[in-house]
Amino acid sequence: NTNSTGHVVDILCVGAGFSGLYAAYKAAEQGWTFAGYEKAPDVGGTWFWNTYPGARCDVESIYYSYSFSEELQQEWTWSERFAPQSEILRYLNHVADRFDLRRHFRFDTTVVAANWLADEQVWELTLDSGETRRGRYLVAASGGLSTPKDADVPGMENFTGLTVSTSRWNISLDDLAGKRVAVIGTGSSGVQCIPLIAEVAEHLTVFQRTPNWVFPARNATLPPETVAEIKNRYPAIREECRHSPGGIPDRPVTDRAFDVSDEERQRRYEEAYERSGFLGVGAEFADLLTDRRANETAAEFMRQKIRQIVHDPRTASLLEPQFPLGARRSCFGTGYYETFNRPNVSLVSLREEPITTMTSGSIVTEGGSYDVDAIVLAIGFDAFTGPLFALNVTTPHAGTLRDAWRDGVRTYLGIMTAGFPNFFMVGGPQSPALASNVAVTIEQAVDWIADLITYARTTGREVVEPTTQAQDDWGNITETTVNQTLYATTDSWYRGSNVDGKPTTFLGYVGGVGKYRRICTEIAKRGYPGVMIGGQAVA
Ligand code: NA7
Repeated sequence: NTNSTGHVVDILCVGAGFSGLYAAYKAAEQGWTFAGYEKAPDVGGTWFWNTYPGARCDVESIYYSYSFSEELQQEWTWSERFAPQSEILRYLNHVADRFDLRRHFRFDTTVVAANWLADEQVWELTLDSGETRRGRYLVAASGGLSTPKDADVPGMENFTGLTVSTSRWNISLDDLAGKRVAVIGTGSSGVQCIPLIAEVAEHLTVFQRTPNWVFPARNATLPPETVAEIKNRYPAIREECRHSPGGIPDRPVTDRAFDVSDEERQRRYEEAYERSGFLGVGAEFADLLTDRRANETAAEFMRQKIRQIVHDPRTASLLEPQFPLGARRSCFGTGYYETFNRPNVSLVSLREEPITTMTSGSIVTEGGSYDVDAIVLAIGFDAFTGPLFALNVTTPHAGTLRDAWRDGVRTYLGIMTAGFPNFFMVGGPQSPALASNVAVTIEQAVDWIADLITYARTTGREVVEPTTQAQDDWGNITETTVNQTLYATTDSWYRGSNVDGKPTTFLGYVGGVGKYRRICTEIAKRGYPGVMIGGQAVA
């Protein structure tokens, strides 16, 4: 795009991943001018960067995809239950080509600042080239898990071997062949790459801080009959997703863990374990995420599985999580626990022996020293706020977003924030993005934003900003909702507690995708209470 300095486009957008591509599509559909900027050389967002071995989505591919075009969902065929990174990236490239969206973006371009010019009522972006670009509305489609966490492991600077991070993977698995490899981190990324690295490494040492619940992914190729059946019913399936709790077709349960006998409970867990997915063991009874005693029955079932799979009792016990099942992001693995039975794999618990430093060729803990040739960092992200703060979003009235959120995130619906007019987040903090199929929330947010802009413009105005009251109310709703669940009891990136100094506010709305949609739709219907609509529309 070639908008010159001074020219004002309708929509400025940061990011060309799932969110940015749909925002570009929507803008084109509305006849709005759109200028998107993307740090990476191409589309894909998280699926562009996270190319580590084993990377795949753990929401089923048939749901983790766009629903806005019936033609698209008919012509695209997913090959596996859980698509690998490469296939999702191919899909996003297909979408970009199919709807001619690439031309709306400038790639290899980082937005370094975003300033609201109050007199002109426009956003001005500063690009890393030093150029500026102006637009009426600014859409942060910059992702929730896109800013890698700093390598906060002591002594990293001393290590002279190969270092690679899962979120910026730039080597091939072969580069680790025959090497002594360390993986630090056992979240979803670590869990996915560990079994594959174990197959090629001479020795793999896994450095684990908090063991996570790892369910068998049960990935499989999608048989043509299944694909055909889904395509037949796709519109209905999508509708089900939109109104579901998790953005995937629901499997409602009403009975509680202690409503049934011990044997019956065990039988149900076994079935759920075979089914796996987000509606597996952790969703088998209605009270598993709200009642600790109920949760403990599911947790103990899973600990038993771990003990059955892992031969060495000490390793098994180190792998057993102690926090409530489902209270942090669950992981889905393929042969994860089995990997610890390999003779070339060992586990170090950083709870027992924290890392104190590194040398040029070893990781030193309080318990010993481990010689390694390569370190794989799978330490996660500065979730949600990291990518937003990196934009240096600033208004004369509110200052920077970082300042405005010094004591924690504050949003209206996870989409807007007081003091920042005409600024929108897609899949933002305090939206359902965190604990659901984010593809559903992305489409919903973009549609809602487009409706709001259209509404404001039809009333002859252009500037929209939430009231602090509406924002406080939404903050209370997200907090009250999460406090009814066991999510509130456990530290994780969900709460910002994985990053030193980050305020711990819960970063999502966990009342369900369907309920959230109803709330947003109702607000739109009522003419956007909670949003101040002002300023004169520009012809
Ligand atoms: P996660 O889930 O944040 O996992 C990061 C892992 O790295 C986790 O086990 C952390 O332990 C560990 N970690 C982080 N910092 C350190 C340091 N300094 N030393 C040792 N270990 C550390 O990130 P992922 O990339 O795996 O997954 C992110 C999301 O992507 C995932 O939830 C899905 O939604 C997709 P901790 O738990 O903090 O003790």
